[in-house]
Amino acid sequence: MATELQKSSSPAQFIEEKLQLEPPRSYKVILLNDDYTTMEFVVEILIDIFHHSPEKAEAIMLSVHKSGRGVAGIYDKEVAETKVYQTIERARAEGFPLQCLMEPL
Ligand code: TYC
Repeated sequence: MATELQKSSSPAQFIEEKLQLEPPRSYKVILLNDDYTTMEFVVEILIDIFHHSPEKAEAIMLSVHKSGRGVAGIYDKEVAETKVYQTIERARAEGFPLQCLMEPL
């Protein structure tokens, strides 16, 4: 960082160069398996919040159920944060412990 800073003529130029070098990061939104959330509810979430077809939603849910975790979708930071929030809010409103998180791609 200090060496990179020395290459730029000013802190403002350094920030400008950084912004040009680094494209916005994408994030995986991940669903975790548990023993209490119903399969039907997870499929509903994958259709309503992640906009998958019923067939794809079923396949993702079964893969999470079998392997322990799975990717519901890939989005930029703000959209991923919103989908995590909406998923957890809806799960808690229905009394399910479903866990949803995001990880950089
Ligand atoms: N394992 C749950 C069950 O058997 C179903 C489930 C699937 C729960 C995916 C969470 O992310 C999940 N009812």
